[in-house]
Amino acid sequence: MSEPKRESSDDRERRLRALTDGGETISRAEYARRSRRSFLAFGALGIGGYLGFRTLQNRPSADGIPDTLRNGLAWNEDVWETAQRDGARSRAFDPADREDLRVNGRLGLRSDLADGAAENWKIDLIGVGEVGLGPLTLDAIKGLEVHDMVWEHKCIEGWSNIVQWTGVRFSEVASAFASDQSDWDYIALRTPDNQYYVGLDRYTMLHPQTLLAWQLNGEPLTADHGAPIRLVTPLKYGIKQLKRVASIEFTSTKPADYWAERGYDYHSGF
Ligand SMILES: Nc1nc2c(c(=O)[nH]1)N[C@H]1C(S)=C(S)[C@@H](COP(=O)(O)O)O[C@H]1N2
Ligand SMILES: [Mo]
Repeated sequence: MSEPKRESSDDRERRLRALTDGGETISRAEYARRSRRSFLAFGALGIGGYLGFRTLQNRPSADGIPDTLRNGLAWNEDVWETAQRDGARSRAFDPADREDLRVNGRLGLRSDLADGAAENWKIDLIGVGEVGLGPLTLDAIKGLEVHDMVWEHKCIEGWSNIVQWTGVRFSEVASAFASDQSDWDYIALRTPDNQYYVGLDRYTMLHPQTLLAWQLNGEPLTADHGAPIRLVTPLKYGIKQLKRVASIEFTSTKPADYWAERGYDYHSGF
């Protein structure tokens, strides 16, 4: 009788690497080299920036915003639209570079999950016009194609960790369970107690690297990291990646957003 075949760790890494779809995969060392290079380039920009700033102070303005800054905002929008057109992917990392993820932010996670709550989790799906679409079970979500992806999780507080997520694409959740929803511009996500809530734009939500995830570095999510299911995307800072998702609403109006209400950039993207 032969032993059941166990996957070697080399095979596992190879399989994960193959599954890390989209984007370029680079090593941590190469990443550090490139970061140093852009840091130096950025320094040069800084000197130019200071000289530019002195010029800016003497520019005419509209609504109290100097015209040069207005042009800058328009340029920003152009860059964003270009990225969308090109279907840009965020950089994927080698699974060998995975790190432990720091725990940050416990809003909406303070109450314990009741026994069995995680296994029987249901997300409240809500359509445009606040029309209930019914409960979406974890089992139904897990029935979609599963993706493993490794990228750098970044917090606006200035730290980051390279981590692997396992989950399903939100775009596939939307087409499998809310195919009648077309007329939406945003998705609103909330925790069970509504203590934490975020709004995300349609482009981000339909991006192939935006997942509803239930595993972190190959292990089930712990409560602190957002069990039983959370949002992850490399297009946004951590504040947008809501842990313990209880409701998902399709909407045509910009949803309330916890940190935007407290002065942070609504988009908090890269
Ligand atoms: N429910 C909930 N989700 C949340 C937060 C929070 O306070 N509550 N904080 C956010 C922030 S600021 C970050 S950086 C990430 C951190 O995720 P982690 O604890 O798994 O590292 O979760 C995000 N999602
Ligand atoms: Mo964060």
